Amino acid sequence: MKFDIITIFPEMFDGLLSAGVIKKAVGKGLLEIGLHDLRDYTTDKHCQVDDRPYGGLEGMVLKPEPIFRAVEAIRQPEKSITCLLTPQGKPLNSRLAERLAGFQQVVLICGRYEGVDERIIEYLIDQEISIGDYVLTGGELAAAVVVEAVARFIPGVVGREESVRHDSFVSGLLDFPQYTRPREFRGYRVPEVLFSGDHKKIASWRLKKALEKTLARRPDLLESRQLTSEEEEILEEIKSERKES
Ligand code: 6GU
Repeated sequence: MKFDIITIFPEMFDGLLSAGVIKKAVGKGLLEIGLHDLRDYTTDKHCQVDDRPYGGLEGMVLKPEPIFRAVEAIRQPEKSITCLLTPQGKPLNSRLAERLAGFQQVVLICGRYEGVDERIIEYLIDQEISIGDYVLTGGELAAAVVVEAVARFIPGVVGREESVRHDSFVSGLLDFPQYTRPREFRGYRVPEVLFSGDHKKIASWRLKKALEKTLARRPDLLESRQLTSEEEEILEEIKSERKES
């Protein structure tokens, strides 16, 4: 699949492309990332991408012409979705990331915090996306976050498919704690159950820990999820333990 990113700061994506899982995925041909400088799609001699808002107010608004020209030049006819990164958008979650991974092309337009001309949103954009309830000066970091989150759902990008399925938010629960060597570090010990060799017991301990953490930090995740009977049982156990202590 291909991301085409339209931005006034293409150099902000150097970091994303120069290391780690994304670099490897591009190298393997699983993922393509096209960077497009919005100024290349202007027609005036000052390469102007923004202008003052009608009706007055502070700040500048991204003009429609360069963005329409860029998208019309870049967008492919099939299986393509055009997204705008904006704090007004739909909050990114793993369901949205997985849906985007199903497209052949995802065009990401990096907004500026003062806004974009509404006609862009109305007539060009399929999906507005936000990465959380805080304001960034531009959509560039948010676009990089979208690329990372979506890439994990492209087969072959993450080493083991298993690890994606077990990820928090894919499973719908927060992660259970992990430990590695040494068995004892400065007197702090790894939980005994992990050495038992009893895989069923270990799985059920991990599920209990994941449920405990989710209940304490993100009870909203439990409400939006159909629990299995084993999960229900463990959850009752946790709740009765809480009452006792
Ligand atoms: Cl997508 N853009 C900007 N500018 N700020 C944000 C955001 C996006 N998501 C959260 N804050």
